[in-house]
Amino acid sequence: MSKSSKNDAYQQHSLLNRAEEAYNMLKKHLDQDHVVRIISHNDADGISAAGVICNAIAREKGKFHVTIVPRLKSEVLDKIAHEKYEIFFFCDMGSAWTQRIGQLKGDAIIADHHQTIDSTDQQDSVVHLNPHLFGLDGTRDVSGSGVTYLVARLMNHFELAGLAIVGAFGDMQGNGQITGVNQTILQEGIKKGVLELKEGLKISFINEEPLFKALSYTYLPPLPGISGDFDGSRSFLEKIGLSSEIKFPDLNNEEKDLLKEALMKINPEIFGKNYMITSQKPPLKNIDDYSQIIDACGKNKKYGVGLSICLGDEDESLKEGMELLKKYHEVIIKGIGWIKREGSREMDHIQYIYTEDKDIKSFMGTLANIGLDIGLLNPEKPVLALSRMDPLIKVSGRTTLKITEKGVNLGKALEQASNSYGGAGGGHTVAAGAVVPRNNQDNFLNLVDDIVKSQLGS
Ligand SMILES: [Mn+2]
Repeated sequence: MSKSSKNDAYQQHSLLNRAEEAYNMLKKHLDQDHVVRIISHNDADGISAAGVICNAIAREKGKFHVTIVPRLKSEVLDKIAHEKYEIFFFCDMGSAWTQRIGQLKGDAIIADHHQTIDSTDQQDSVVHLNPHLFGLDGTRDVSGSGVTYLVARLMNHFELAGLAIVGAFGDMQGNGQITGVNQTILQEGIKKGVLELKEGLKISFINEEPLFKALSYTYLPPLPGISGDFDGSRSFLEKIGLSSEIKFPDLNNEEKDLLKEALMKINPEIFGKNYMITSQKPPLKNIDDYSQIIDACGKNKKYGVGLSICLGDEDESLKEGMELLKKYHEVIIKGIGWIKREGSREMDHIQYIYTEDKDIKSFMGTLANIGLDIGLLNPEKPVLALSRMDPLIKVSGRTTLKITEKGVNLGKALEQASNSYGGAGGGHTVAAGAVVPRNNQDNFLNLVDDIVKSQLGS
């Protein structure tokens, strides 16, 4: 065992001890029949996290009241401060607000994984559960639903390990390697028989959709010429002699091998591990698909639908979730077609795409990502995806790890450039956002171009 993994094991142990404190606090209130006030985030991870703790409480015959919010802002906390609950449970958020949460009338548990500093003045009424407090990585190694699950597993609800990983996939911790605390959760889930790994093609909704659609809906791993492109997908299938309307389960073994071989020539990562929830039926069996459905609910602001699916409503809510996903897929296909036709406008060191289309506007960041992944956009230059939102321009910046390794930090570039022209922005090195007044769009783009140039030079 290497030194770092030994440390990691020790740190995970400390995190689990903190989870036990959270469990003890929660249990105390459940025993007194108190309603648990849950506040969670509106993305796939946050909704899954709420799903984990709501399921656990329901299975303990406890009561809860849950609200899903886009961001934990001061106003949200002002409102909560007037509520008379004995116990609050914050999922996938809260670490930035420990002080304010400590002033709530009741006890509080914060189960978050966002970067935070250790607040040594811990209040007795708050249990703060966050991997960063123990030197663990919360960006890659565990999500909000995973942290929340660390409490649920102490109630012996190991079957919720699936939802814990659904949230991790939602936060992009699922592609490639499952590491750290996520790996611990996964391994325990496998041992308990609630999760299983299956080698196979990693095609989205492989059992539900006709093959050409399933292939076009697959973005991770990216399939250049096929992802987001119905025509490309059809002609690929035609070329290898398969009917595009057929569903994968209806192929014979020979045809399945043929498909696998042809796809692996495009991207070998298309064959690998699928993460399955043993007790679930498709489309919720494959964790990647499950996460996409919850993500679509979140992106369409139908948080209740997403949460109901997590709580086991496999009729109405799942049907609605699948509709939302279909709508989402259609917009992405439309957006990819648009990028394919128009391309980006290249400057010296960056490139940008610009839209006024109201369907596409909300998904510009996703489109920039996919565009880079499938090679529609030049991977050598960061992409700024601009949406017109009068009187502002909304900017989503995306680039590749390769470019950030050369010194590019989009978060800093967008922060500095937007501040210079009466806007605001920031974010991570590979992904960032900003808003700027529309009349300063060109100045802003030129300044980002200059900043990226200097970042590359230093
Ligand atoms: Mn999260």
